[in-house]
Amino acid sequence: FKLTSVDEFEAATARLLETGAKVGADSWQLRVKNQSPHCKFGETGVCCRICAMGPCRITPKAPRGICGCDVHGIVGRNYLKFTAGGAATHSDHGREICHTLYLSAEDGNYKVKDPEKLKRIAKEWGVETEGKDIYDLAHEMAELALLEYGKPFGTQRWLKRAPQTTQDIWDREGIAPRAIDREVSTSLHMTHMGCSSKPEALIRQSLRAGLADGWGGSMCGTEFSDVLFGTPKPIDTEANLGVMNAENVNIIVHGHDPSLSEMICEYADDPEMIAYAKSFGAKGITVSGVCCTSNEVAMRRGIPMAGNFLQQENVVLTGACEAIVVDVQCIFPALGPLSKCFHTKFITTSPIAQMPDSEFIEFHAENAGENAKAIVKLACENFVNRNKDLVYIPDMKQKATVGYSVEAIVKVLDGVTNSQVDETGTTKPLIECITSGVIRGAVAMVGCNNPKIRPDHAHIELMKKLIANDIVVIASGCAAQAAAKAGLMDKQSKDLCGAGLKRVCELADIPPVLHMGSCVDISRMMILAATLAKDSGLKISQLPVVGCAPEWMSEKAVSIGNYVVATGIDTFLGVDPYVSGSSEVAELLTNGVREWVEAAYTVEKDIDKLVDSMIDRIEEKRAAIGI
Ligand code: NFS
Ligand code: SF4
Repeated sequence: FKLTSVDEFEAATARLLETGAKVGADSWQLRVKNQSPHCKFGETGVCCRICAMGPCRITPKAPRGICGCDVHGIVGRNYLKFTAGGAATHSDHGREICHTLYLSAEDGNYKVKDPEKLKRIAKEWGVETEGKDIYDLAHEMAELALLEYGKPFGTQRWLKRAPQTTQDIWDREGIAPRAIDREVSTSLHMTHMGCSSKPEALIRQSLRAGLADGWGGSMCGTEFSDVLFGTPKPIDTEANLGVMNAENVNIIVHGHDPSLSEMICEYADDPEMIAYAKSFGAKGITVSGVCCTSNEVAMRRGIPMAGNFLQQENVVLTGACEAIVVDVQCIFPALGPLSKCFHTKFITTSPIAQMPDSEFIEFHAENAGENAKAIVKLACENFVNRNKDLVYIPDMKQKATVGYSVEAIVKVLDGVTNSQVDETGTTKPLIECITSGVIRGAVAMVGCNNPKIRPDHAHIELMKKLIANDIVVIASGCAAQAAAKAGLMDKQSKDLCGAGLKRVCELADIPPVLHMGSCVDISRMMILAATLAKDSGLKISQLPVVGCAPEWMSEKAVSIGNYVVATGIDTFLGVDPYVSGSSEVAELLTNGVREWVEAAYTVEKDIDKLVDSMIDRIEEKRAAIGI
């Protein structure tokens, strides 16, 4: 067993870019050059263009905007706007899932695959389940969940899942999120010209809007996706571009909402469609994924992961992609012109993400079946249009075991229980491993790629060092795909662990880097942290657990960072969130918020220092609770 190195990833990319050059394709690598160096005002967060008296840029000679706003107000407002964008995005994804649940039916496109989970949530929300038809219950729960977005009074239902100590902190600090949409709107109200310019107020609202995401909209997305499509359990799959098959029709699903990708997978598996593919000379149909929708279908169906964020152009550059089907978020508009250089069909499906040079096939819960079928057919028909001379799929893939929902983690760890700990079905075996020191702690590795960081390099190097130090890694989003591509989700990678973690991997039969899903599924990590705290009697902030996003790029990632910090978990970033221009905002985020929520950010671009500071923080936390 051997990991695939980032050097090898890059060699494959270089080869694909040669194909790109032949057909006159543009690439992000070229566009990064055109955009460099980046604007310093933007990069430090000191540019304001929220009113038409501006734009105002703060410099030593011009320390205030025309309205008199200082740099701290401008940087703080920009940060809050960034957060609101992310919270809106995740939460709206969650809302779509609730609508899909509302339309689920015994004989419809979407069914309830995990009725037990639905009943569990219903009980949690005080909804009667006895004698109720499962679809009646699904519709009732969907409506209640949708009301969480606009409820006039009260705070989010899911907050009750947090330990009481955490809920008390949120109440004390005035950051318990109210209606999800209200927190987004309030944020945009606060950042309007002539509203808040006080850093404390802006950062406090950033935490609250983040919490509306993680403990509101994202949690709806995760929990009701499980109800609809099944709660993930360990399943084998593969990752990296080599999962595409030159002899088959290749369909790539890209984006975030499993409502689309699930349907495509369903139809691509249909014997009628496979026969159709064969009628055009293909041997079959291969569906693989990019970005978080790939994580969703990998976790539930074992659909292979072709790549993560900065590989999205690579899948087209293979020349073997018949269709790249996208829904929302993290989709490069570049795919339009790029697909025109090949035979590839670039199919957009959501009114929320419409792009030039794409074919738009609108996808609704009502027409999902027929449209998915139409898309699969289109891909099959397109097989004959391939230019065989351009086809090159890098022979590079790794095995991965994925599907570690909280439910699945609890189950596999029952296998590690020693004779003293006989409470199965809880996180106590994991706590036992941590308190005994067999595992030193856990790091939640999340987030994107960003050309500012050598792609995947930070993810992989950090994970290698963490597991070698007996720190278990829980990964989601594009970070998880980086791990899978490298081979860190192959169970054999246990040999790279320290002795303690290796033993746990053997006993529980798990890889040392656990795939927990998409970015919306970071709500799973919140539930895990909450459960660990409750089962151990500690506060979340006392657990030897930290979060890390070394290569993040999106607004969603900032929203996530805010709710992870606001939940009491120290968070380490490898890219600065455009706040370095304000000493006050930077101070608040890296230190000041600790007084409110018992956690804060660390921003560190040097990855060696970043990993060492995480390990130190975990050891400090252990020492503080005497383990
Ligand atoms: Ni998260 Fe997922 Fe990837 Fe980043 Fe984009 S796909 S939701 S934002 S780039 S991890
Ligand atoms: Fe300039 Fe103030 Fe308008 Fe911002 S709100 S653009 S700082 S005048």
